Amino acid sequence: MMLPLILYDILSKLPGNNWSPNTAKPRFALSYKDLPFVTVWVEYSDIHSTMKAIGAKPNKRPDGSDVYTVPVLSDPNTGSLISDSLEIASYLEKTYPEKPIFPNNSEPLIRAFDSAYMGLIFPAMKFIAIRCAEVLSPASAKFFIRVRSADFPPEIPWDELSPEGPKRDADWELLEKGYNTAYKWYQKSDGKWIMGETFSYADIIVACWLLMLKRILKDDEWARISSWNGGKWAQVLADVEKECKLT
Ligand SMILES: N[C@@H](CCC(=O)N[C@@H](CS)C(=O)NCC(=O)O)C(=O)O
Repeated sequence: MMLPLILYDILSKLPGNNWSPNTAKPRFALSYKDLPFVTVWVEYSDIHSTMKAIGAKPNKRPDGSDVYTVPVLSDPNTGSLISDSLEIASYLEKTYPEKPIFPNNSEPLIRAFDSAYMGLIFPAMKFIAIRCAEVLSPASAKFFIRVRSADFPPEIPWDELSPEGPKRDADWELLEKGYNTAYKWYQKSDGKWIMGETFSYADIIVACWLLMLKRILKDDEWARISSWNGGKWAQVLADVEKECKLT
């Protein structure tokens, strides 16, 4: 009998916890593939010590130094312990090929898509990071603010990253610009998914960032995103959640 896989995800103050796009990706993939799994919820400030203690492989920071991150997936059926959302997707596809998430040998292209889509959202990350910190416990928020501040050099005080006013407006414009580009990508598809009628991990990637925005933003802010491109983004999220049996 198959044993449940174990997914390490991040705690939050939100009902049901989940908010992180990177940990949502394996959750969607596991559910799409009908694989049994349980979630271990970790405080953001404890990711380093907990992942190190279980023997997970660290990821690399842009400067080459080690950083322990989640998601991490443990598979008691094979004894595998995998770090990084893309590596987890790759592992799941190789180990459990039924219900493919990289159909038609699309893994190389979807790996490139992962970076390209992230590149559309990253310019607006200052505003997004502020909202992420707000859903964490006080200790984790403090840790998150310290580590994430280093992502936005030169170091700007957290309160000045994206205060309401011209800076916040500029971040909104960048986010909308990013989604306008993603909309153009979808317009080249002749089906509801990125690969036409074929569902893939690319759709999971798009949905998981949208899920994060829906979870961390204020209601009126998510409503604003939902109004873009004829309601495309709330629809994509709902479609992918349904396809992955997460609604
Ligand atoms: N490329 C990695 C990124 C994972 C990542 O950055 N995870 C964040 C949470 S969303 C983390 O664990 N950060 C720990 C830290 O910054 O100390 C993936 O896709 O899994």
